[in-house]
Amino acid sequence: MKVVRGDGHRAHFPDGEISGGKLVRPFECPERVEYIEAALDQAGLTDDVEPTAVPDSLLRQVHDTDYVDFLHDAWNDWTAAGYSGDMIPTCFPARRMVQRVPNDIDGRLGYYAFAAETSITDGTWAAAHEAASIAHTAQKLVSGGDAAAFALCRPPGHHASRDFFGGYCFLNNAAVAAQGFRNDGADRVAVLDVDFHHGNGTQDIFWERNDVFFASLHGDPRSEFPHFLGFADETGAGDGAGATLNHPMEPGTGFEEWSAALGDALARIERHGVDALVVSLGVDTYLADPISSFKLDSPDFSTMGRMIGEAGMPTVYCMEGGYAVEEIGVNTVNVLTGHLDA
Ligand code: SP5
Ligand code: ZN
Repeated sequence: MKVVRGDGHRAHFPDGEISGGKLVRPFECPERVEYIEAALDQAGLTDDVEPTAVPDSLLRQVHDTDYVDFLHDAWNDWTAAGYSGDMIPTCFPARRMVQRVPNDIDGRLGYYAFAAETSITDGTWAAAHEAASIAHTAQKLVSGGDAAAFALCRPPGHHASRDFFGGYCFLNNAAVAAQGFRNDGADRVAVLDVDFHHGNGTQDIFWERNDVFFASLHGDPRSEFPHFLGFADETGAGDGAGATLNHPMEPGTGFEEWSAALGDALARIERHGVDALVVSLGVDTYLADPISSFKLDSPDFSTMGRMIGEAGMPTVYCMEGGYAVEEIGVNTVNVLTGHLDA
């Protein structure tokens, strides 16, 4: 399995993340990639590929054009306003307020955000753009005949919607891969999101589409981030009615219940009849993850990969979350080697 990766992610590392009323060292940190790279090396997954830039037209199929422009210009506009700290949104268009893009950068920052734990920095655009390019390149490999590829994306993407960022995500890497498969001739694609958190951005992007099936297994939004999407009764709308599947599970869920949900999601995907699969691969379901509450252990990730591999679809794995940094590498690589064993 080829691995697409780069060093551009290092440019994105905010000074802090708002957590429990304090600015703490961001959970989503560059070392995450370093631990994954070390584990890939150790497992002999060393067939590396450099990313090719994602076409702007593809990026703008997935995201609104004004949102892409906002992200691209954000840091310039921020410093032009006289600010020098990281960009942390502080004011949001809540219920019954006017959804209109302000001129002021503080206003625009809140307009295009849904969560304040995610800062934009000097290097965020370059890093997020490279992550999208990594997903795009992995998709091209699989469209070109590779059975599977691993996109080592950082920052992650699944919380980023057409027109807002948050949850450590700016550009939706998995959605870029899914749309890329469609553009390259796949009639139907599925995104399987196994990150601990609901993939609200991916769900929203494909909500009214039947050509991209979306399935997510995640912590119940009543207890867990992103809190406001990912309930079991969300199943898609319009042309996409029935093409979204949500499996929220209680805090404390272990692999027995989790793997039954995975089996169900894979069966539903199979029934939809897809030509390619994108896996939003978060390993924050791990029992020692500092911000999550599922109880998967390291060997369970091998079983997860085997189950996905046994489905036999051309597959792109896009890295999403996982914050137990010392174990993130082993857990991620266990999924990939499990897939290869299948
Ligand atoms: C890609 C990804 O995994 N993003 C996750 C973003 C989560 N950000 C908010 C974390 C808040 C954690 N609060 C812990 C208590 C849980 N009840
Ligand atoms: Zn997550």
